Parts: sequence; structure tokens; C-alpha cells
Amino acid sequence: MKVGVFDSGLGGLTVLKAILKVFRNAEIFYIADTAYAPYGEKSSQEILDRCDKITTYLLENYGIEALIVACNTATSAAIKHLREKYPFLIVIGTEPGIKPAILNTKTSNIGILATKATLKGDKYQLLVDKLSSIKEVKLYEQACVGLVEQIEKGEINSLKTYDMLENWLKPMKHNNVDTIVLGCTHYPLVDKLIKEIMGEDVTLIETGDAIAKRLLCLSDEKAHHINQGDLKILILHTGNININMIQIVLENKNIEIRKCE
Ligand code: DGN
Repeated sequence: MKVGVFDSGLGGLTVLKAILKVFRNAEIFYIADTAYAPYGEKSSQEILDRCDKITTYLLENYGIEALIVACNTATSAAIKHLREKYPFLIVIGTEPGIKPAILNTKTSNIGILATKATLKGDKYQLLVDKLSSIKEVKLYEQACVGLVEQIEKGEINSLKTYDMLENWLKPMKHNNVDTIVLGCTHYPLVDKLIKEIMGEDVTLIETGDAIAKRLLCLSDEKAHHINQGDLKILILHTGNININMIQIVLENKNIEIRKCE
């Protein structure tokens, strides 16, 4: 099965890692769109244009059968468009895991960490409204401006990143938040720092595993169309990329890394 995965940079690798736990024989083509990162502060139209370009590129050059939009920000801006324009593709997006957070919280206080674009998007508000009937909860939303850049630089343990997070998490800690939604695929890369600040008992909700399961489910349905092959991972990047971070996240799996236009 040929799967295209993309994000503005390294964040989607947390989703790719979850996919690798489930698929042993996929060909995965990952685009880190670092030349246009971060998406979080771009307009919806700019993000949509990039998503469209990347999808066409993956289709024309690698014949992908499934596309994972491994970015909450891009999903919010472009998922509808991608599904309409490429109806023959399995298209799976990434959404903040608010439902599992509501089901998990004991204190009814939930933290949501995401980019500015995700929190401002209609899709996010629709999701919150849709889920509000499950249980009454208080959401502490925080746009983590600058965190994606820190992670891209490989600063997943630095004092500066710790200080940024501590500042954002302080009100959550103070208000007895017991569950935090990592609403950006980059943020699982700083999960240890978040736990250090909030305490080990906090539950962090990320979406990689749910996406991998959904892909498995949809690819089984189309199994007769899908080619099986060996595990192959090609990482393409449009700008600069921190190769060391790729190795850290994917734990030295056999990968090829190349620059593309
Ligand atoms: N990883 C992206 C997300 O899940 O929203 C954030 C990307 C960005 O460029 N800000």
C-alpha cells in the first residue's frame, strides 16, 4: 500500500510512527513542507494551496493510494477540499482528540494546546459544539505560538522550551486540568516536558494511534485494490530539516531522506 503523509515539518512523524506500529509492509512517502513552515500562522488559502500542491505531487510521482494529512492546521484548512478534489483517494485528517479527553477527564477541566490557526478555525469550533452534549467540561485553550519552531530546531529539552510551556500550562495546573489534548502533531515530541510541568498523572491525548487504526480499517475495505510491498520510508523535505530529529523520532528505522522542490 502506498501512503502519502505530510505536515509542515517534523510533527507528522509522530503520526507516521503510529502508522508503522500497524503497517509492516507499506510504502510511505512523507513530505515535510519546511520551506513553507510554520503553517500555524499562514492564511487558510495559503495552507490549502500547499496541501493541494503536495497531494498532486504525491499522486503524480509516487501513485499514493492513501493520504494522511498529519497536521491539525492543514486538516482544518483543506480536508474538505482534498476529499472533494481527490474522491478516489483515502484521505484521513487529524483533529484534536477532544472526545477522548471528555471521556477521560475526572475533574472536567481539559487543556487544549494547538496552533493559532487550528483554534481559530471553524472546524475546531464545530467539533467543540458537537461534543458539548457528552458532558459539561471547561476547556482551557492555549495557542502555543513559537513551539513548533522550537521543536523543528530540535529544542525538545531546552530551558527555553520548558519556560514557554510552563507559562502556558500554569493556568491549567492552577485550575486542576487532568487531561491535555495535544492538538498539533508536533507536540507529542515535548510530552516529557509537559508531564514534568503538569505531573506524571496528567493524561496527554494525541491522535497518531487513532489515525493509524482508521487507515487500517479503510485500507482493509479496499484491500483488493491495494498493492502490498516491503516497508519503505522516503522522507522528502522542501526546505531545511533537522535530520537528527528524524532519527530520534523514528528510532533509526531504515529511511531515505531527500530534498524535493
Ligand atoms: N503539526 C502541525 C499541526 O498539527 O497543526 C503544526 C504545523 C505548523 O506549521 N504550525
